[in-house]
Amino acid sequence: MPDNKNLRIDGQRLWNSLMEMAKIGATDKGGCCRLALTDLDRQSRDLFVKWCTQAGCTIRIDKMGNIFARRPGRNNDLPPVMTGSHLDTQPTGGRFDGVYGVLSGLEVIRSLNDLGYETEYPIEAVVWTNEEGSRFAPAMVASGVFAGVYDLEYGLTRADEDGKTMGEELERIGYAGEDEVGGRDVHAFFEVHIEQGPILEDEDITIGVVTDAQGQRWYELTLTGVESHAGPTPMPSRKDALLGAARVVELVNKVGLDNAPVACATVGMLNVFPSSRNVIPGRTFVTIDIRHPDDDVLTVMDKAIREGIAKIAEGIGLEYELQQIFYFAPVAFDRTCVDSVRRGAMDCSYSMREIVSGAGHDACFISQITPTSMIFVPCIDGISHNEVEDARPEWITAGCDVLLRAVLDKAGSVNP
Ligand code: HGY
Ligand code: MN
Ligand code: MN
Repeated sequence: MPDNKNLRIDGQRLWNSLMEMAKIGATDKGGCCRLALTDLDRQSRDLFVKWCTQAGCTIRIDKMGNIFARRPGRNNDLPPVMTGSHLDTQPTGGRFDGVYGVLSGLEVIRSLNDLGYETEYPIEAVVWTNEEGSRFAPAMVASGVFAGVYDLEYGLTRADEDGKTMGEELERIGYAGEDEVGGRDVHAFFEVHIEQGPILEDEDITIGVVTDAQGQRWYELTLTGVESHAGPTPMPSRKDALLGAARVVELVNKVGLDNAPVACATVGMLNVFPSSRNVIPGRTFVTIDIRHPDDDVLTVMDKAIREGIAKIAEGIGLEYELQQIFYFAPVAFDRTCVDSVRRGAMDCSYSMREIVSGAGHDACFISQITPTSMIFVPCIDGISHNEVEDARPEWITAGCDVLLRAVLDKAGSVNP
């Protein structure tokens, strides 16, 4: 780690880049909607590639559309130190989720250029495709393919609600790269991100030294009853799929509360068919998202969900199909990388505390193939996945200052 106490990034330049990027997909409420592989995602990618090229990087794109902007090191036979995140957003996304980590990687490269630093290892700023899992489920697909969690075929065939696949959309927007996905050495990976929760701001702490990330399971549930007339159909004989979905929403919430204080359980999507006001719904589609930092508890929650749904379906006389579409076990990040982040925060004299990530991130999958850790900064009122998502410029600067030092800690600087 360099001992130069003044080793800092240009916070104003980073903030300006974030605000410039936020214009792409800007929403009326001040957020961003750039769903994966839409034309807006393409525009954000093009802007990132332009800025990285201006910063002297070479650009490589792999078959999942992951973008790697490379700054050479003194020894380019060595595997790169990577840092990055995602540019795709939620439908009601904000200006910082993901994009902050992507543009911080660029800012680290820009700052190293300004400082005239040469590193031993090459550095790559990375954009991972489709982290959110909103348009194409599940989440973190492309970092998952890079880490070998999924095969390429699985990744390219994920389809949106209209049946368009990731492979087709990558071709359409011109980001179906030639490089194989993964299968190459990476020296270390760091991801800086807003916390997306209230802890750091509540405790007035600037840097979250992320030690772990909670595990997740995602499910898709289809409940099938019988459409029938809302008038003449007697209540006891109904097979009402929406009633079933309503009870599943209650069940999921109860499973979360029963495993308090850290368990999370959410129904995010509920589609009703035929969705006509005087037809008893014959079919409903429900998504379920459960999370916990302890894999055993996640298993207990899984069992409670499965048993509860079976009971609800039987009680109403519904058929159902429940499919788990996403799972990763709780992640313990690499302790040497966690220490690099801790030292970086200490050298910059930022307040810090250890923290477990409630959200999933590409770092969760990349940690399976290389030493990895994350840096959190607070966000206003802990709100994210919401157009009002916001952060203070000094927090944004602080997280990237620490990232610069953590990256240098692993990339080695050959400057005196
Ligand atoms: O769902 C998550 O935790 C992340 O935002 N993809
Ligand atoms: Mn994110
Ligand atoms: Mn997100």
